[in-house]
Amino acid sequence: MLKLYHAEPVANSLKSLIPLHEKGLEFESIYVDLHKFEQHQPWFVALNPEGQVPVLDHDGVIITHTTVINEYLDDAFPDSPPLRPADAVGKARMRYWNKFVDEHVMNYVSMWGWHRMVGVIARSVDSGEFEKLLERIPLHEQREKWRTARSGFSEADLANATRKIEVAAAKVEKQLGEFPWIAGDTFSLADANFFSHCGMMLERMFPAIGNQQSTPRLLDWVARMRARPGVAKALAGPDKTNPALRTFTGHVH
Ligand SMILES: N[C@@H](CCC(=O)N[C@@H](CS)C(=O)NCC(=O)O)C(=O)O
Repeated sequence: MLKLYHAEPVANSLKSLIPLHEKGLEFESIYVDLHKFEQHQPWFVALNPEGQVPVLDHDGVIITHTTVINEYLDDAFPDSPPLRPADAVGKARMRYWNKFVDEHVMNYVSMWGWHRMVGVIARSVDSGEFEKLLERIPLHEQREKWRTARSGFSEADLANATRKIEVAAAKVEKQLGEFPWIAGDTFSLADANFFSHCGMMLERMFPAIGNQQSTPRLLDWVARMRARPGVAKALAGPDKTNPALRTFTGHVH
C-alpha cells in the first residue's frame, strides 16, 4: 500500500505527485495543510522528523526527499512506465538536471514564493503565537526561513534569486533546443522536477524571464507537460491556496 502525505500540487508536493500519476500507481493521498502548520504537529514530525512534505509511506517504509522518493518509485515499480532513460548516458543526464534543479533552482524560486505568499501567511499570525510556531519547527534552516518570511527577505538575496532563475531559464531553453525533454528524447523525472519548481510558475511569477520572446521552447514544453494526463491529474489535487495569492503560483484556474 502506497500513501503520499503532501500539500498543494506545486513545488515538492507536485514533484512526487507527478511520478505517482505518470506511473499510474494506486496510492492514498493524505493532504497536509501547511496553512495550518500541520507539518510541524507531533503526529507529522513522528513520521518525518524534518517536518516537511512530501512523505511517501510504502507498506510502512517511510521515504523522504523528493528526488529520493521519485527514484524509489521507479525502482520499486519497474512494471509501470519507467520515468528514467534506459541508457547510461540518459540516466547520467537526468541526474545532472535533477542535481541542478535541487541545488540551483528550487531554493531560489521558493524564496520568491515565500517572500510573496508565505510572508503574508506568517504575518497573519500574532507575534506570541508565531514564536510558539517557530519552536515546533524541527529544522534550523526552516525555522530561519519562516522568521525571514515574516520580516521580509533582503533585496540582495531576492536579486540573487532572480539572477539564478534567469540563468536556469536560459539553460533549460538551450537544452530544449537540442532535445524535446530535459534529459533527452523521453519524459523523465528531470522534467517533473524543473516543472514543479520553476517551469509551471515561470511565466506568471517572472514574466520578464519566461515569455514568448526569451523562452519560447520552455513555454512550449510547459504546455506539453500540462497536456500529459499524469501531470494534469497531479495538478488537479486539493488546493487551499488563498485565491488572492494565486497569481504567484503556476496554478491555472
Ligand atoms: N528537500 C526536500 C524539501 C521539502 C520541502 O521543502 N517541502 C516544503 C514544501 S514545498 C515544506 O514542507 N515546507 C513547509 C515547511 O518547511 O514548514 C524534498 O525534496 O522533499
